[in-house]
Amino acid sequence: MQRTLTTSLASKIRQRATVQGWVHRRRRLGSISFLVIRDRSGLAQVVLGEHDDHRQLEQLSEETVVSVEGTVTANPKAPGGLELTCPRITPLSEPAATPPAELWRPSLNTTLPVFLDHAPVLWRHRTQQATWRLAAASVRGFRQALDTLGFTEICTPKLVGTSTESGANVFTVDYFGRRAYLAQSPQFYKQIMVGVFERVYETGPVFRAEPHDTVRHLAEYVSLDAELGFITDHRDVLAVLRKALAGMVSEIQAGAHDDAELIGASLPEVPEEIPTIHFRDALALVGADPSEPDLAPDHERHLGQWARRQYGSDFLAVEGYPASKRPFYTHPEPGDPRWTNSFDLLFRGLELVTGGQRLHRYTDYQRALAERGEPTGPYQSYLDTFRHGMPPHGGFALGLERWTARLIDADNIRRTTLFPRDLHRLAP
Ligand code: AMO
Repeated sequence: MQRTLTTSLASKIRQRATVQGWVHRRRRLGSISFLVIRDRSGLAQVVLGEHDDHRQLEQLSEETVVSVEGTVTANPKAPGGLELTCPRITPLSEPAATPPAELWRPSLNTTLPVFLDHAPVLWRHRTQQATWRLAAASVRGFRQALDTLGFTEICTPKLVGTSTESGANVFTVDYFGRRAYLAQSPQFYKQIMVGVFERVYETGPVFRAEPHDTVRHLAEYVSLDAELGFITDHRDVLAVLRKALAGMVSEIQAGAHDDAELIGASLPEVPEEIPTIHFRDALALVGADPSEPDLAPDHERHLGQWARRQYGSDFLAVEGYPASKRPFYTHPEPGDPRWTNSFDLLFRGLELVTGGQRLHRYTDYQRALAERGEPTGPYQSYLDTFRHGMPPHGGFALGLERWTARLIDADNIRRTTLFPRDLHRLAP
């Protein structure tokens, strides 16, 4: 018999139907037993009455996978108003071992270390499923928004020969006896591909050898990247980012509304124009030393609160970051090369996106690297692209786990990561 999803049983009322899934919960009440089955769509109740064999339940521990054929029967007291009666239950797995937490309870009250240790089973909990569906809907919305804007999706190498972002946080790999790196970002390739398609995006893993333990850093995270040609400056990039964010929110509303509600996610309103402040003014606003090259997490929190008060916005773009703190490919601010045409987007007081305009002339790259005392050799195949005609361009990258963490107000980015990689974890 064909499988019916638990949420489609209404179409089979008074008929025999087969559901397949996990034993979510068993309960015995006198001469009646209840079995709740969970599949990808929801839950269904199975009733064993006086004439059924209740001993079989002993073998059907929670999380055992079963196939249940039964008669779809209306019962206003059952979840969804339906239940399966006169069931024939066939186990499809061995009796499952006791799960590390009771998955049928409405919330999963485990500490973070316990959750991470037992993630393969605990991700089955409904609230965890909902958390990941927010991430999945966000990626879908990102793709849809950029597809609509004429972007082409690309997939670039994760094994690379040079680091892309400044800094030492790069993993080294033995590549057939040569030194290679895990890509810190698709930065060089997405720029190169602007020369092919004008507008490109990529969603995929990137790797950062983060040597410190923080609630906002992972050693591997999902980066939502975009890059586009024929821009005037970084403000054009910001306008595309606004559309991508709006697409992410509307796809959550359309495709993961119930999940968002179940876990109390708070979806932001994406303003028509994202408010912007210059880095210099941001430092002054938070009372930081004007020579500071970056914003500290506390500064970001403070600025997030200010944007909320000043503009009623969960988003604030800080533009003009000092050149000294930005990678060599960053375009300087016209008229004042101490600053750059780049930005960070803060979402509820946390850096969510980095983006900006890039250099697009070969000679500018040569000069930028020389000024930093860096050789051009390691970057030659990337740099050569600029000898063959590249338009003014720019782009951005958004950290997926940070986004979902802020949506559900998680205290740690690891709560929204399927299997976090950090200083201490390589398994599960
Ligand atoms: P950046 O290095 O700032 O920029 O990264 C972009 C965004 O990625 C997220 N992020 C992280 N998330 C989790 N763990 C980490 N260790 C981590 N590091 C960064 C943040 C951040 O804003 N090539 C540029 C982007 C560009 O200019 O297009 C880049 O990678 O949300």
